[in-house]
Amino acid sequence: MVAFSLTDHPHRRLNPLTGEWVLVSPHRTRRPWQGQVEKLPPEIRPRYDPGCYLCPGNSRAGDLTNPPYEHTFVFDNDFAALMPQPMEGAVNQAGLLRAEPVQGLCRVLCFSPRHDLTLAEMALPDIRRVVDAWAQQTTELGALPFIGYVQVFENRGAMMGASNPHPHGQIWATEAIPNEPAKEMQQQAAYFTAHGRPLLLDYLDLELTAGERIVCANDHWVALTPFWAVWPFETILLPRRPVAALPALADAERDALADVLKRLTTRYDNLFEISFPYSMGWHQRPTDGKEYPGWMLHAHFYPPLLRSATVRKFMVGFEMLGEPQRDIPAEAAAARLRECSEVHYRD
Ligand code: H2U
Ligand code: ZN
Repeated sequence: MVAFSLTDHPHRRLNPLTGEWVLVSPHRTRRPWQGQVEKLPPEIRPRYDPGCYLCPGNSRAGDLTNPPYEHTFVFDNDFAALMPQPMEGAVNQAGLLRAEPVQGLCRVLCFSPRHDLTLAEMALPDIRRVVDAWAQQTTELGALPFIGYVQVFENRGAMMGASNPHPHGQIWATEAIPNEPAKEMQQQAAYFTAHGRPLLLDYLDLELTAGERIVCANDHWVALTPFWAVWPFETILLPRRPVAALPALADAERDALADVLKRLTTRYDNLFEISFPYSMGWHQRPTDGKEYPGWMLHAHFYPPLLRSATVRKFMVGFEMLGEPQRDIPAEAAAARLRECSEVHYRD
């Protein structure tokens, strides 16, 4: 019999936030790659692009024109996936062909008028404005009677399906709580009932003691690769106190959030010396007015890259049909990110 070790042998790790398992195969990192290699978008972009539908003063779909905005800019998505109008008519609420209408709103948030920047390269006061816009949108949309959940996110990079390199994110607000936060809601509620403390607060304590998965931190925030990470360089961003939603962040916590966002995204960019693609987003307490004891605000960063700027991870085969799998253990990924500088490679 071989003595089991988390660094050398195949094992499964449980994600307590979703209740789902991930297969970890640390011995597999040396396999050769003759598969798809990604094309990289050009690194140098103009400050202003006359053809960009997000730059100030430019036109968008439907004969709309962006104002000459100087900081952040929010607008209703011209191709929204959700609609605010209530709907009438028959729905199947039981049986095998269930459906229900859903009301909602989709917005686009431009982080900066500058076409050539990313969060990593923006100045701290400007990142703070993005934080304030996220909080403000959550308050505004969450107050609507038909909105039960506000999902704030950013798709960055063509590899993640972003349609435009201009720094921007999206906000989708829905009546129903979507699948991912719904799983987290149940897990956090069950943990709080059993232990009387938020799951993520106890988890953060464990991680601060262990240290090996921490990437960077400040007085109010900790960025780490979670023990159960699925994506190669996945991170979770946690507040040090159990705040439930973005609007509840105090002034100092918002400044500190801008700081940790810049540092984390700079480390990401420096890892392979490219503008690092990812999907990131916030999971915050639903806005339907119910009690959610134990819910703790956090952000997930899910970057697709695996071993270089051009080799990405594919979630296919066993991962689609069985469960997610990763090669490089979370601890090794955290160490790689810790080694990266917090001075951006383009500075
Ligand atoms: P992504 O890059 O993450 O796809 O976000 C850009 C969004 O901008 C996308 O959802 C919207 C698209 O629907 N959009 C407009 O609202 N107006 C336009 O003129 C072009 C794109
Ligand atoms: Zn632009």
